Amino acid sequence: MFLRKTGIGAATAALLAFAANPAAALPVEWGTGFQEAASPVMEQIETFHTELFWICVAVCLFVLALLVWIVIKYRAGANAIPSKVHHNTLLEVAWTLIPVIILVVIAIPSFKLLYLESTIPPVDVHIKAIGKQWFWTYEYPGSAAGFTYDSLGLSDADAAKASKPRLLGTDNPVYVPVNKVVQIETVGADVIHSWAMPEMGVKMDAVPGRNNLTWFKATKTGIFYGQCSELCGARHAFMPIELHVVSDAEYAAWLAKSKEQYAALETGATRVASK
Ligand SMILES: [Cu+2]
Repeated sequence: MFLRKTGIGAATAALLAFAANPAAALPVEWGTGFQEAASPVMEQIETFHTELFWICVAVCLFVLALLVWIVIKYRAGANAIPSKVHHNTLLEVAWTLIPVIILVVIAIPSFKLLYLESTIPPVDVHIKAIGKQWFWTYEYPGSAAGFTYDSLGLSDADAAKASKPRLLGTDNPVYVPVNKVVQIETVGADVIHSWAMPEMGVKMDAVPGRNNLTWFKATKTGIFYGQCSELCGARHAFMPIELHVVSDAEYAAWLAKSKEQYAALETGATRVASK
């Protein structure tokens, strides 16, 4: 999608950049499945999704077969005098029990997954994501970090220049170390936003006056993209999330650099979105 808009030159540059970094995870044209899972939770979501899909297929095929059979066998032409039979205890027990069993079969992995998502393991990195109209502010608290900065979506021209995907690249990405439990605390500064990162299986509303917690553990390094996923006003589509998953050493270097770079932005300092 974005390639078409950025022109041939930029598209080639972007393609080359992504080819050089095969770990960059992006939506693809005509893609119908999930983006590749990069966290244990997302792997479980995909597995559960596939299980549900085949259960749905089986139920649909069974109902279709019954319908076809009834339409043919009990059509008016073959049944001049319609049957008046009603009530069949065995049938009624079966069509109550079988759906109950199917629901229980679905409920067990569903609750397991909910439990996995909502139980945050011991946290390695805590990041606060504050949704604002229309950008994200990130806070890295703690003695090792202790800074805050704004992350704005790039204009089409800036994205092309930086070889970043249109409407997904940001000026200041989020950095996290690989194979570490990252806790994201979301809050809204004005209206409800939502911090969503498909490859990590994370989507958490950022609600004013309420601090929500979610987590992910990235299993591979690379660049991942997400978007605000709660309709938050006119520029809702222009507050993307760019996540860089890096090695421990690269993360430590980024922390040290950012501590100096963002020192001036300590409190209350915000930049105006430019287009
Ligand atoms: Cu938003």
